[in-house]
Amino acid sequence: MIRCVFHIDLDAFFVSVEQLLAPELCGKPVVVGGRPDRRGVVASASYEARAFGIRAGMPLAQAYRLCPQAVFIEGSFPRYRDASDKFMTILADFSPYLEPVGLDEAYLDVTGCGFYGLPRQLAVKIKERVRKELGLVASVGIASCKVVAKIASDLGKPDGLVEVALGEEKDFLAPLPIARLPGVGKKTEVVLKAMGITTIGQLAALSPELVRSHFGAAGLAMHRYANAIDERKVEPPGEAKSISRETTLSQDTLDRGFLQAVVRYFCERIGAELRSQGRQARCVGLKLRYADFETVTRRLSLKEATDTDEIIFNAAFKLLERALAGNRKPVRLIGVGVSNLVCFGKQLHLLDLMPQRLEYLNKAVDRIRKKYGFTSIQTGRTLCLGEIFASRDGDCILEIPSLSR
Ligand code: TTP
Ligand code: MG
Repeated sequence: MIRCVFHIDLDAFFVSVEQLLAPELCGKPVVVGGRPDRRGVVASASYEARAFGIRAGMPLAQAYRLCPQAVFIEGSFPRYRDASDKFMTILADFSPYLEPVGLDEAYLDVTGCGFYGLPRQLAVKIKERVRKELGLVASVGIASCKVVAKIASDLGKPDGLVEVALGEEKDFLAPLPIARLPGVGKKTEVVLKAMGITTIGQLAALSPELVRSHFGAAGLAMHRYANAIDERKVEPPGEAKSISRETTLSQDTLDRGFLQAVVRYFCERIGAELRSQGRQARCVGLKLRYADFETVTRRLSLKEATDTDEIIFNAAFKLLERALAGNRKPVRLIGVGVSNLVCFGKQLHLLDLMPQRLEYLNKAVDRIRKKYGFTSIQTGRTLCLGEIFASRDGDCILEIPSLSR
């Protein structure tokens, strides 16, 4: 059977969610990422803001220079996650072969879903439901493989619906600039341009040996994509292999108390997530990025798998102390993660009552947080984050896992 793959991506996702809450922002240049006098980058820009040259990943100050009249919004991750969940639920109604990629984008394999009509009609239905039920606009690309579907959905934005007929994939890709091809980053683009290659068609025409000699094995995949050869399946996600939280701080800091508080906060978030999934972790990791962008990661294996905040924190605390020992460089980004996850296996603490007590404590705190919100109860060590807690509508900016992808 001929494969039919959809790539579906919401237009200006974060901005569009904000516009639902404040319709007066529709049709205006809007930037989500933060206030322009704060550091940070543009996460999402409305198409009106893009007309001024503003792009995702650009420093906010630069975006402000390009368009001072734009509305700058900090944004709220929980709102985006909520919209994303609803978006994926709609898509799952159309095929079980759904592969979410980030919050606002997914592949859907609709091979054999002929009862909905032609693929184009199916795509129209998806777009209609997303618009009617969520108030958001989705762009869809339809093709016989993932890479072509992805490029097609991108090309039609905003409010796109681009279908690439079977057998026309190579002709469709050929005139497009190489930067459109997934896997062609800035560095690869520079090298290809130096070789005189500016379009996907020119890249496709190179011999695989030549591409390999310049770009190694990764280059061969890129070359196959350029030739519209992509056998990757649409794969529904398995269980996550790790859980992590990280944030770029609003200011570089050497304040140990503050860093410990952030680590503690992340450990509580991670512990709660583990418990809600009925899983435990055997390994705790810490990530620090210093002001000069040097990044260090450290890991510690635990004697026993755990889902207890205190045990996760003790390990992360040790890693933090080791990383900061003798360090003079301020910290820019901090993150905690757990890995080597196992399904919950009950431990009998016959001789040692402490872990059992902590378990009860965690469960009691979980219940309170479930009822009144995560920030309704704070442990002593995170008290200095109070202002950050209070400045959010019930949630905390630190919860944003990462705005860079
Ligand atoms: P994208 O789909 O790349 O961007 P977009 O939805 O804002 O715009 P469009 O699809 O119409 O081109 O990313 C989806 C969301 O992910 C985006 O709204 C914000 C977030 N994001 C970041 O946080 N950092 C980034 O660098 C990028 C590219 C996106
Ligand atoms: Mg998008």
